[in-house]
Amino acid sequence: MKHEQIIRAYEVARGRYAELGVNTDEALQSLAKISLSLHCWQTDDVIGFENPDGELTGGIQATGNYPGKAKNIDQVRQDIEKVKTLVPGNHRLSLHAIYGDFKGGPVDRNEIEPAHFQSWIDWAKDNNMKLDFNSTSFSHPKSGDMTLAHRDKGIRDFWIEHTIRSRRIADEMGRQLGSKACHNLWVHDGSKDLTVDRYYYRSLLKDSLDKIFAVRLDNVKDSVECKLFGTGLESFTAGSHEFYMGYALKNGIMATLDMGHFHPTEEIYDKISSFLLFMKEIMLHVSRPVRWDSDHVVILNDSVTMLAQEIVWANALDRVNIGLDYFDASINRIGAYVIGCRAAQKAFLQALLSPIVKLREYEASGRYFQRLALLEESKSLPWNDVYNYFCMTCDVPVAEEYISDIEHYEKDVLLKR
Ligand code: RNT
Ligand code: ZN
Repeated sequence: MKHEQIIRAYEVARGRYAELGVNTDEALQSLAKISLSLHCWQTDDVIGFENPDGELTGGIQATGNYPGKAKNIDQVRQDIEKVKTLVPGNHRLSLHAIYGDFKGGPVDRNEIEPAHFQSWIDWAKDNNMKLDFNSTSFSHPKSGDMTLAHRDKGIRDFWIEHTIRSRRIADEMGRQLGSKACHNLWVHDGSKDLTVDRYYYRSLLKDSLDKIFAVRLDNVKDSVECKLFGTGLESFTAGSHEFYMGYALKNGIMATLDMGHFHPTEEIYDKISSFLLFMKEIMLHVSRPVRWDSDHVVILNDSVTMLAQEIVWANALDRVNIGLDYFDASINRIGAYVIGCRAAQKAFLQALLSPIVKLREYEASGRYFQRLALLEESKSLPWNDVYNYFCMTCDVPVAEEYISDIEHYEKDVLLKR
């Protein structure tokens, strides 16, 4: 698209929004401040650098074998740098513990140290990014069906040690980069078939968590992520929603809401206001479950738009840490990032542009037809012209222009791997 055309469309959009009492310039200023935490694991289908031939276990799965996946640390960085040129704004990178700079040496999970992530911290500085971190309990000989809730103390201790080390690494990232790192803890612990000891496993998990969180770290924002079930672990998950909700509230830490971790028709947008009344901050895993927690690429759908509305309408942008979490191995992986990041940004922009003052007036005076009508009309207001203008001012491709850019990258870089 030509610059003049983008600017002209933006000006028309600005006028149209002004009629509804919405200031598009302010909305864009707010959008520019929203950092998404890019999940490093879309680059390589959640394999990491411990063992390039390793398998993904723990009830999660990446399906597809599209060519060009990242095979080493340089390629992961190269891909993230490419994504940065295609998504407007400043974003964070979320690393898993299996993505350390192990330099080919075997480093077991209970041996990882900040030193293994120093080159990431340096890279982040060079690329003006902040980092977040995740302990990794899956894809390991000791992970099986249970880790922190395992009945064997030796196995539990191994994972406790791993997770304590992961938090320390996050702390170092936060300290050096001057921005607290979110540390997200998700474990798959569960059972394929009926278990008769739910209370026992959950009490073991609670005890492990108490050991892990015994020391507060100044540069970490801790979060725990619940799940309904994983594949192969359908009958029981120790870290359920109620379990972690209780744990997080009692211990003053965050909970992570992953869009795919609830009952199939359950949506997370309605949980935001309840969480925010009792928790200082929360964390999101923006994803797109299809039938199960399938981690499809995020698109602009009702689940994401309503989620963004809840956050913006609760005036809580600074209390919500927005991570992405999906891993689609069936399409170009850089494209997967760009589609998902842009979809999330568009949802937030739409929310920032919604005529909320008018909508609340209608609601307060019981004019519900009018409220619904304006909600419907808002969907087709020219928000996309505002987004295009944002991309142009951020010097990234506008609208579908990024497709050819990614095609070139595929041809010149990805297919040569
Ligand atoms: C799994 C959780 C978890 C992982 C990542 C890789 O169901 O969503 O967040 O997807 O940590
Ligand atoms: Zn998740």
